[in-house]
Amino acid sequence: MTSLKDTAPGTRLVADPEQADSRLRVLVVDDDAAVATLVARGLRGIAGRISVASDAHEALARLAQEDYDVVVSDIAMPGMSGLDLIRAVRARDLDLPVILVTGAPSLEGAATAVELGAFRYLQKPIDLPRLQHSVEEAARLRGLARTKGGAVTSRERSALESAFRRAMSTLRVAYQPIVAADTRHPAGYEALMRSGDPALASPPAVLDAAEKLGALHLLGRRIRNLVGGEIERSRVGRTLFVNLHPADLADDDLYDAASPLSRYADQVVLELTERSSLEGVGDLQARLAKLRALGYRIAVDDLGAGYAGLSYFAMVKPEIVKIDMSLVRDVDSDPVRQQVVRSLVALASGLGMEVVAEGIETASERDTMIHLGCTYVQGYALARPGPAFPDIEWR
Ligand code: G
Ligand code: MN
Repeated sequence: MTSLKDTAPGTRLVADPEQADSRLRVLVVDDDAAVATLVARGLRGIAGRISVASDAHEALARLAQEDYDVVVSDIAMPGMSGLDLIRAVRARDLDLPVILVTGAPSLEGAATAVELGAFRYLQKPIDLPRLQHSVEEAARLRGLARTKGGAVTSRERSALESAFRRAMSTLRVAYQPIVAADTRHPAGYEALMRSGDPALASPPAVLDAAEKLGALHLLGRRIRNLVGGEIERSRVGRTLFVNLHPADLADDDLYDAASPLSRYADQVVLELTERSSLEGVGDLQARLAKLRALGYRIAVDDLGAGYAGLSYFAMVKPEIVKIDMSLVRDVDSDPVRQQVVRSLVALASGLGMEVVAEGIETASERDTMIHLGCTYVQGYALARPGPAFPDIEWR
């Protein structure tokens, strides 16, 4: 049993992954903490992530930070009502289904709810099975709305499957140098997936297709095996940085000491992006410990771009952090970015972590990031990603 504190406003529940759809994210909004707790508990069996907001303003702040599939909101709340919340949601995201719950049903409220496109209008006391059913239905609708033009019909699915097969058969890895600021020589290389299929040309498109087809593990293994094979072939003595999708953490192959990559684990840094959540990953600490026992080091990628913020530091305790290119861009002329980078570097180096600045496009960005304390630099200004292993230019 979990304690009541688990559903205090602002906290999250992780559902039983056996039963719940781990991808389903629900935001519960109610000023009455007892009701919010009841609703959140009732949804635990079907949703992977449930957040609670105690008023509409907090709900909007959360929606601005994170993606949700369904909102379940009270109507009568002090300040901003549930109806006002839908209005504000509609102003941003037309697809997001909102289920309204009311203690004092009125014809007028119902009419307004319908007019605003509320998905359902339920009355208190809440009938939990009915609520669960509504959330599941809303999530299905959300799935369809999101994949419009994507993998919805079986014909579209089979087109996506052929494109993905082609992407897999043309998949290569490009390598981009990560350069030590002191020696001005590559200390390592980041392995970056490249597809030769025009329908799935960009890495995010390949990842998206893999996700829709349930093939993320297949894709992750392929990339890791290609990198392991390259280390074996080239006998490169430098560190290889390999990106992981959170789903890879659930793949047994990642922990296989005999896999092509694991054999070289002590020269590999696994990058976990701060852009996606690790909330749904069960046993995260044990999994990270296993990887470290194999010899891998862990980096937090895209720091400063994600929504997980600094809680990621505490969860992952990375050996290395990579500052996102959004903080690097124009850093040389932007005192605010400089201050943010300075703080991140102080935090990371205070915890004994090394700092890589990624996405460096000019010599001036490079020099500024080094001046601010980054010990490694990566980006087009030094070298584009290319066949194993590109030379760098420093001028
Ligand atoms: O999320 P991650 O940091 O792993 O993304 C790396 C991506 O950024 C790769 O696709 C790579 O090609 C790209 N990249 C690498 N260096 C630069 C750069 O200097 N500028 C830009 N815009 N992109 C870069
Ligand atoms: Mn990366």
